[in-house]
Amino acid sequence: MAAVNAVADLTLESDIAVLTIDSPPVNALSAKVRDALRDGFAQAIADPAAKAIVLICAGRTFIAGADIAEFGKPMTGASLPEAQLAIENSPKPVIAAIHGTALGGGFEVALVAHYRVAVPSAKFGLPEIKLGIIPGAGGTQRLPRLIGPEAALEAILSGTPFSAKQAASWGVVDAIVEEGALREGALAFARDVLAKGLPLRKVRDLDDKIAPARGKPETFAAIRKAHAKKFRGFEAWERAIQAVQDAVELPFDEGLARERKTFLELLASPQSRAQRHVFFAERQVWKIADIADTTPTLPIAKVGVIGAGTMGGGIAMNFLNAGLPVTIVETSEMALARGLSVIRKNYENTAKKGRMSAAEVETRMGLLTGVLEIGKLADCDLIIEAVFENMGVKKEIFAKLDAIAKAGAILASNTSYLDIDEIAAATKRPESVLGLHFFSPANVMKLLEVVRGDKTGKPVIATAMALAKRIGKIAALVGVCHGFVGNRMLAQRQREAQKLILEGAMPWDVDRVLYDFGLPMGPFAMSDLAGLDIGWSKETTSSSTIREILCEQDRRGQKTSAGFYDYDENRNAKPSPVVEKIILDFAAAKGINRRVIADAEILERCLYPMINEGAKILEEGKAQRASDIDIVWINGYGWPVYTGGPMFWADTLGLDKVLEALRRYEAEMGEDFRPSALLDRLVAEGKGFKDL
Ligand code: 3H9
Repeated sequence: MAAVNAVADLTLESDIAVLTIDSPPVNALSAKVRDALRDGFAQAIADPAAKAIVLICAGRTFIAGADIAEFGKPMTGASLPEAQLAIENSPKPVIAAIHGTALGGGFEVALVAHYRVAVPSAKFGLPEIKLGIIPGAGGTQRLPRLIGPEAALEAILSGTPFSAKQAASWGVVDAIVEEGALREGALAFARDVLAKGLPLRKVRDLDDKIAPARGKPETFAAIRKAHAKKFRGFEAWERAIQAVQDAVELPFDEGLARERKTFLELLASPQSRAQRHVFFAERQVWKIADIADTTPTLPIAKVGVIGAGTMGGGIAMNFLNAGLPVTIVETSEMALARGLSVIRKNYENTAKKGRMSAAEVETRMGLLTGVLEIGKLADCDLIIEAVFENMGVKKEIFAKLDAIAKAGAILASNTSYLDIDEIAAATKRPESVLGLHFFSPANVMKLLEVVRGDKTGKPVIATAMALAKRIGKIAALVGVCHGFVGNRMLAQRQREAQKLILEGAMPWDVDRVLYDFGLPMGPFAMSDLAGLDIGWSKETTSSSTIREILCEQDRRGQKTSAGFYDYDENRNAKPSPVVEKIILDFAAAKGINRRVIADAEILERCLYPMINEGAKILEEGKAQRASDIDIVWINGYGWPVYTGGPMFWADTLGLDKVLEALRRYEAEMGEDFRPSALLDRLVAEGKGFKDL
């Protein structure tokens, strides 16, 4: 055994050299690993005793890609293409032995080996698109040559890994070997290659899978069309399609050079910088400053949900999907029956789309029990209250829960705004109480705000975070304040949107600006979707807001085919002349002198106060870090991931620019725009949220 460097060893197993990369946690292609590949292969090639070379990794995975932490820093050591050249041009057969996840540059390394073997649990993929880049070490050129341009683009544009079985059926791997016996399997395969005198098979030389697509731009036009909506605003996807088209149309080396150029261009782009920020933010968000990863969690085997409405039902589905039995409570037979049937219908719709079997629908429904007495929740380990937003009602429920729940059970409220500490005070066990704020539709949206009360116990929080992972959510820890992180910031945007339509803009102007920014929809389209009559009542309405007037005229949103917009039978929205008149009349009655409002003002006034509120949230310690706020907005509200989230976006703009605009608006319009002390301080120190 000889060390190649600190992260690699070269050994000789009779006549086969084995190069083992060992660079935890995921054998990412740091400078050391790239050096190890280049130098390890040079040594193995130079050793007359070695007839073939096996490349294998120690630890949990084969190379999981480029080292993302190195991106944007000056390059040191061997380049990846240089290391790949040493492998591909080896005069001795090279066999890549793959376990775990061969992703990105890792997969691209495997693709320059002459043969690939893998264990059944191995996965393969090119996830670069998720980082705002395209594969930069031949992935867009070699994978199409192995599996054809369409399948390759499916892998590249989705970024989703595929299984070893799929890889084998495509010919991406040449043999599947026994789980847990990769090294032996790869050595046996290498001996076989030598015994049979098999050739040095280079993927770059293959042509049969790409030849049929040559001279057929319509193939790629169709792919562009199919993905245009999903990738609205993103830059990398079109470049990825172009790269694969190059693979089909150009000689290999020319395609490879173009791919590299595009990769480097995108790597330097603001979108990629933002998406890399999100990659690390998604991993940071789980870490809690004062709660160790090793904190023991409480066992959760049975869940109770109070309220079978839209929220309660959606929440219950999360746990059913994870195989956890759920008991759901309602106050009347009718409400219970309705709630249960909506859940069933949701599953049946999924089954109709072929994404679930009929048997699975029954398995999940079989885990669900509907009851009318709260006392039936006595054996639940976690109980989530999801009734309407009324402090009195919630306190009453928590007092009852305190009386019936078993010792140690976690008592959670799904409130969007209310004070968790006050709710907890209705019990004699505030250490067991916290907020679990799901976002609607609760079975779909990825975000969960875990609300930490003053007295919430650490094991309770650790359990909630672990449970979030188990049900496939991304959880952010937040503190008690009105609206927590997400809705507290949203309120800023909503307020300005309402003001803007009185001052001169129309709802569709505001919506267009925010849609063009990259949000899935603007505030008025969103209100129409949710229903304008939430919290509205016929009895107390007094034409005091545009919204009230719309409801009074039975314009309650999409469900009545009229709200801020008019809707046709296919729910297509059109600006409404009726609404325009309502707004003009309302503004006139208030004595408002309407003016033309520029798009830039709409954008700044809707988004800068949100950033300012985010700063206040950080100042008050209601979020742990700025990147957690980004995670909340990306996963809970569809904030465009290619800007990195509101706080990262603010850093990109420059906080001095944001501060200057807030001051300007404050001078004109008052305290809604008063900058937070934190923003002031960061600008004075020449820092950004990233420096906190
Ligand atoms: C690329 O390859 C470009 C090439 O085409 C061209 C090159 C020229 N770099 O996710 P986990 C860290 S683009 C640096 O919790 P899991 C991660 O931050 C790259 N660090 O584990 C975390 O650190 P910490 C294409 C990385 O078991 C720790 O490892 N590759 C990288 O749930 C554990 O990560 C990708 O995009 C990295 N590449 O999942 C793959 N990967 O403990 C990205 C991970 O300090 N990685 N870390 O928080 C993954 O998808 C998952 O990490 C993986 C393991 C599936 C591998």
